[in-house]
Amino acid sequence: SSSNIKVDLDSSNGVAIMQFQNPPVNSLSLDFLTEFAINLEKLELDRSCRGMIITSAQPKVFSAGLDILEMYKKSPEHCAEFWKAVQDAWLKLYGSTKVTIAAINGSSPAGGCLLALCCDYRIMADNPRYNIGLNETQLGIVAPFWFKDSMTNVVGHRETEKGLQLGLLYSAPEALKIGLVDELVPEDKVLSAATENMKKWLAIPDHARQISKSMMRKPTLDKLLANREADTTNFVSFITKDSIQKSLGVYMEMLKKRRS
Ligand code: CO8
Repeated sequence: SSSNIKVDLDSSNGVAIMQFQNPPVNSLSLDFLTEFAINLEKLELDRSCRGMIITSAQPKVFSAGLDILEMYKKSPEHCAEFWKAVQDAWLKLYGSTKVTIAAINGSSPAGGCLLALCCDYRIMADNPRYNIGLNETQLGIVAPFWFKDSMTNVVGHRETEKGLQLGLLYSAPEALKIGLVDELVPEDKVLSAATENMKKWLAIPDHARQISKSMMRKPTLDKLLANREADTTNFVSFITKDSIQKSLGVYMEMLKKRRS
């Protein structure tokens, strides 16, 4: 299949820029997630790579999150395969030893927000029309514990509790205020600001930074590693329920009607 992700590794500084190019909205399909995990694995093993920046090649959208069509009217087997790919991408990005920066140049709901939450630092375009958050409950679905943990580790328990229950999508300024993103910059400066910020992280000896990162993240990673099978089983039994399928159908219709 054609490439959904463009990777440029700059050999002068060891920084890889990964651009998502899965039009129209960089939804995280099975193909996309598989390719993403392969790229993460390759860079992880590449000793010349020290950091990576993830960003979108599409205008206005960083990522629309999980591809709803991968979980709508699909067999339990397909849903399980899809979910394992979601877990795998999260484990690889959250557990990456490289410096990871999200250059969030557009909206970033649900799974898109999750990818950003996995990074060491988040820079977002200062456009108030762009939003970010774990809005799963608005679709009638529930963010799993490791989505919740990823958000809690960034913004704390209180904001996560409110954000998850209400399915909040925060505008860029609101996201900055609660610490969901670290910095807002003009839209055309997102990538250059990420490259600039990367220097700070690369000024630290890799081994010391990596051990510190692992110390902070290992308990969160281990929780999913110890419960992967059960998490997949839960997902499949939940997502294939008639009532949940109905909610997804209603949400998809709403997305289409909202347009004009
Ligand atoms: N999956 C599949 N298709 C999508 C998705 C998606 N996530 N998002 C958008 N699309 C489709 C639209 O339906 C539309 O299709 P069509 O052209 O056929 O009508 C096309 O992409 C373009 O979308 P828009 O016209 O809406 O594009 P805009 O630029 O106006 O808006 C947005 C872009 C803001 C990204 C908007 O599309 C949006 O809000 N999308 C929905 C995002 C969302 O709510 N995603 C949640 C996915 S669920 C998830 O990621 C975690 C699930 C955890 C599972 C737990 C279960 C137990």
